[in-house]
Amino acid sequence: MEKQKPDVDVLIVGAGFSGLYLIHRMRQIGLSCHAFEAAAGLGGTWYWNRYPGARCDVASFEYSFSFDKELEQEWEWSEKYAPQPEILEYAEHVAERFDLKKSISFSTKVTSAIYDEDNKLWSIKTSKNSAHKARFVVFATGCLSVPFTPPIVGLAEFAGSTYTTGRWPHEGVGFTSQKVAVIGTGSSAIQSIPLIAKVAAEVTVFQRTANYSVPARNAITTPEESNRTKASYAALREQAKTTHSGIVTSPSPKSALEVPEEERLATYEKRWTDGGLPFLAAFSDVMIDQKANDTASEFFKNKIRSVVKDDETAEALCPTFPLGGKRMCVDTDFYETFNRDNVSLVNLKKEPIESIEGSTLHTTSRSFEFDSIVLATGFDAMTGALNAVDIRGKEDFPLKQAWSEGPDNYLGLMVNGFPNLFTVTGPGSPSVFTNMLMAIEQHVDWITDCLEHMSVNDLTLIEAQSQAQLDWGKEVQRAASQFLRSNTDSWYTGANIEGKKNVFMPYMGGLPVYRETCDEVARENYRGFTLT
Ligand code: FAD
Ligand code: N01
Repeated sequence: MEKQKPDVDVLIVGAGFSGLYLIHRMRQIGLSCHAFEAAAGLGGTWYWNRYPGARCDVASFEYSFSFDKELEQEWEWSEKYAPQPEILEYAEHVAERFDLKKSISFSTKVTSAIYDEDNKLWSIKTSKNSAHKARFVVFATGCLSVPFTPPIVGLAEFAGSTYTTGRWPHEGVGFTSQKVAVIGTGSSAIQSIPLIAKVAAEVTVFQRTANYSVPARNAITTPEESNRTKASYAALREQAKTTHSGIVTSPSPKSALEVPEEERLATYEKRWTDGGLPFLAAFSDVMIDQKANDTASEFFKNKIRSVVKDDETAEALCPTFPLGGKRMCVDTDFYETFNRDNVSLVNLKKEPIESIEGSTLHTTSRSFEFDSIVLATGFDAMTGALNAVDIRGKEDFPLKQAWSEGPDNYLGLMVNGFPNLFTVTGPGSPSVFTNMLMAIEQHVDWITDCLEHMSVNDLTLIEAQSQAQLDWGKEVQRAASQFLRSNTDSWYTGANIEGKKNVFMPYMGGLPVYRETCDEVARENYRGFTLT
């Protein structure tokens, strides 16, 4: 039988920052490519998450592409942490500048990707009933792109309006004079609650687990600051490459336990005043030693107690897990908002939600009337978007089944049994522990170099070896075990989704170590991969 021909060399799923950069790089090495995007527009995270207050928590100068020096120089960020509309505008600008849109089909969900062993091609089907054949498929489907809806009895029949932070209406929501429930106190809730509280008549926050949130200290970027940063952009990017998270920080080499209390508190105070995620780097052992972590956690709780006037609310807002166990949040006026007369907190640890009937939400001890409910209840992270597609590799074996005990993979890039299928910033890679733009560039560049190597050497197939995958899985768990967060239930472990296998998913070895490992693997003729 005559062999079938591919429609494209590389089929890309998703048109967030990963998909956009992939299109650009595939074109550069002369491979034909096409992207399918479920949304009606590009931008991924920044297309979907339009809730009030949505913005990045990695400084915009860093949370932006580094691959093109002119792009770096021409784009102006208005604030230290740009708001969602501006980040989306930036994504649009990138697409425009590199003429990427013509390679994307919007409003088109990839529903299945089946490996056709006879033809050594991937067969892809979409929600528009189109069928495609590609030599390679890259899933750039995002780590936080499938919102989680909690199974609350009666939620679907709620008589008012229900909004999900990760699927926010484009036209915006007018909460003026409304009674609003916000369920969840993760980053999305913590960003949106202060702004919703400014317009709504009443806001009731339903909190299951109190979170840590540090003030962002966001500020307008002056032209002088912008020029200064742009003048030293190259050095800034190089410095970012050397840090664990790919974010320019000044991690302290000192232990929190070796310094006198006065110095320790002054250090925390300084980090708190400076604001943002670098708080976590106040001391070298905050993330790895329980006693050191306790000192930071206590500092946090005292801050909450000093801000929130009502003692019961303040205590309920004090977290009970290690700082950094779940992703630390970054806010503007989150704790202050609980001093408003129109804001109250319901501690779901004391009175869980029982059901919703009509416009009434019942906890085990009270009933509340609402006009709107905001679900800030998170995502089926890291594997959600991949498991939502019917992906089948060699011998028709489903990815879901291959991942029934956890998302086994090699370097977070490929899975044994699924040749020529790549994932970007998926499980097994540093991904969500980094400045994601940097992680995306590293992954896409590695994949690009790999495909170029295959073209040059006339190779058609690449597949992760099972032993290499096994070893990498052990390395991912070893790296995680050094950190306190490996013992905390979170979306990193899949604990937020009922029935999901609890395994620590991202790689905690740090971006520099990971980058070097990937480069070394490539240098050693793609050690651990079989190339044919
Ligand atoms: P995404 O942006 O998630 O894009 C994936 C795309 O794939 C989506 O558009 C989705 O519709 C599409 N897709 C999924 N499945 C299919 C399918 N089957 N068929 C077709 N299309 C599909 N990271 C940081 O480093 N710093 C930050 O400050 C930061 N802030 C964040 C704020 C929010 C509110 C959230 C949710 C995440 C944030 N992140 C942040 C993480 C963020 O997800 C990444 O930084 C980055 O935007 C991911 O880009 P991506 O292209 O890999 O994935
Ligand atoms: O989601 P989350 P998110 N009943 O999973 C609660 C990135 N991000 O969208 O902890 C009641 O953190 C849940 O409670 P618990 C960032 O990486 C970044 O806020 O499971 N409550 C939790 O409080 C972030 O980590 C920014 O007990 C329920 C909340 O819902 C990631 O995206 C902004 C519940 C979910 O919090 C996810 O953040 C936004 C139920 N049945 C997002 N189910 C920036 O600032 C869940 N919850 C850059």
